[in-house]
Amino acid sequence: MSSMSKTSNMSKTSNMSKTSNMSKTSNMSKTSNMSKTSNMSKTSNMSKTSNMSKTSNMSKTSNMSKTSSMSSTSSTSCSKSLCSDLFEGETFLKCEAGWEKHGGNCYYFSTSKSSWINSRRSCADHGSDLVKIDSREEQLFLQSRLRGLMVEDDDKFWIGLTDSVEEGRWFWVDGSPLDESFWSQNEPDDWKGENPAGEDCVRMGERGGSHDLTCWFDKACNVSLKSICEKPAAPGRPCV
Ligand SMILES: [Ca+2]
Ligand SMILES: [Ca+2]
Ligand SMILES: [Ca+2]
Repeated sequence: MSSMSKTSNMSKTSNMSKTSNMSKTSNMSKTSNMSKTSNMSKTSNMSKTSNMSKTSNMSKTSNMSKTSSMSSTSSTSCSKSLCSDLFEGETFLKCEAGWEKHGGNCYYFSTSKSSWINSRRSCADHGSDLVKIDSREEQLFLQSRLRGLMVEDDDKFWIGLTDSVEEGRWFWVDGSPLDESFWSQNEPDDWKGENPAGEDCVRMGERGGSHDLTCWFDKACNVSLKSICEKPAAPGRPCV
């Protein structure tokens, strides 16, 4: 707890916010010293700079509450250092536990298997929908994530794309038509060997990777598969 004593004494030094040392906060915020000092959490911006050790009279441990007033004087430093993983532009965006943030959206990779429509309902239960792939960048993100989640070649994931209204006309779950696509070779083929209704829903994933990110397959909608939900990340409060 030596760092505690160091930092607490720092709180007594008046011009903390002016010291350039304050800007070195990012590494320090992850140090174990931080986790030991739960009461310091409000003043965590104070507790990390190694250069604080230059301050004399470090031996005394003092009242932590004295540091709290310091935190308010340097809240900007606090936000950027402690919440940098949440910092996006000028807004703080958060995902719930179990969801993964990427590009301002939250993704849930469901490992329980169900039909396309029931997978979609499960997403809706969590305020989301099956994923809509808006860009090559999003496709790249998803494909690379799935490679680590697929336990076998056929272990693919439902996405929010269907031609169930009119054969061959593909729409996303938000009603927008398909623009850029990443069909695997010879897909979609509306194969009727598995279900006479053909294949009107889309699954994705290629365990071993795929050429140019092409790993979409149309599939009979009643088949039970894993799925990917997506929703916008929610604005959060910085550094609380
Ligand atoms: Ca999307
Ligand atoms: Ca079809
Ligand atoms: Ca197919």
